[in-house]
Amino acid sequence: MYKSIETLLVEIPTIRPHKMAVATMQTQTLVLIKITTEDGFIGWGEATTIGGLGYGEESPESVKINIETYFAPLLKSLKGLNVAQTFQVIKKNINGNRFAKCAIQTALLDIQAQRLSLPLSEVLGGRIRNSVPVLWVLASGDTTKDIAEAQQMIATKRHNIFKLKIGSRPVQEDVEHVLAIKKALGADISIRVDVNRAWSELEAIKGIQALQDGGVDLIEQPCAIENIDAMQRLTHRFDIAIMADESLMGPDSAYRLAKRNAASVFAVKVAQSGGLVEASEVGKIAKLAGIDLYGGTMLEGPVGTMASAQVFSTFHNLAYGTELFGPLLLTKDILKTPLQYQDFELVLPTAPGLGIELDLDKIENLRR
Ligand code: MUC
Ligand code: MG
Repeated sequence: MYKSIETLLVEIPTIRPHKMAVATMQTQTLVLIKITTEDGFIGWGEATTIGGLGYGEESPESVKINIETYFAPLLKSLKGLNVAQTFQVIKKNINGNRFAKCAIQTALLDIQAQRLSLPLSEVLGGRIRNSVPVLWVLASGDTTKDIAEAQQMIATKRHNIFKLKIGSRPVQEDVEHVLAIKKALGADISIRVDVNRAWSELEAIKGIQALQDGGVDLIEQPCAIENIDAMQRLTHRFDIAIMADESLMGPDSAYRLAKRNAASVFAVKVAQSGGLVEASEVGKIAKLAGIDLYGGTMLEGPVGTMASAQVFSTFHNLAYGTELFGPLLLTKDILKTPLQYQDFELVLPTAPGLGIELDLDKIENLRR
């Protein structure tokens, strides 16, 4: 049934250094999975992560070796199973590896949707919207540069919501940086911050109070991944939205966070969830628990970005929009036709499957 399963590492410089509490990126390594079936269908998936092992538990290199050593032989041994049955077998035989699982599931769903001549979103229950709002992340590390970058994004109608990466400087310095940007951009522009788990609970209490008073709209992952107690207390203590990102690793942790009231918003990421189906399940748990949704990114290229958009387009409540700007942070594209960003949103294609066409020559030139 499956003729080949290939993993390609594609290295692309970023348009500027992207500074986060967990890593500074000058390039991004896209991890692309290409699955070819014996009857001629090709499906694509992506398992990109951030900063090697700086962010998650899988690195580009570990994804490649695990797919080649374990996933590919297993997939090739399976005959006549649908995507759900295939994943039942994969989950029984392979622990963890959420990013690799997500990439493979994306490629299989891409193929299945192409077989049905439907956009991938229709295989996941159907899209509610034809485009999703996309914010921009300011992470140059310099307040003046960030303000200029934001003003240009607003003027060109690319983005009008901004997320600021903080957590690598002392709390007071970070607060001054954020509030200077908030003041320069004005009351109508929504500003959120991502601490990437850098604060202790006491630092979080000081920082969040000042940011809430200064008109910031949301605080993302202030404390450590495991510190659900702190997340619960902060969510209870403040009016400002507290969002779980790294602590949210799929349906199981979504259920536990929801049960503990440890977040008011979920940053859903397809790879962190372990697949598009699992990301949809996270969305359902949030809906039942009254938790708002935000569409997150692992700074993927166009494949992972479009896979995410296909899922997020099916969410009834996408109260905080998305951050599907990954391809815009890269200096080079790998598609024949670039993704369509317009009027502050990413437009979903109507073509079957993921609805994008990869440029194999461009990919070959950028391969490691
Ligand atoms: C994260 O933690 O949210 C998403 C956007 C960005 O700039 O970094 C990522 C990771
Ligand atoms: Mg985050």
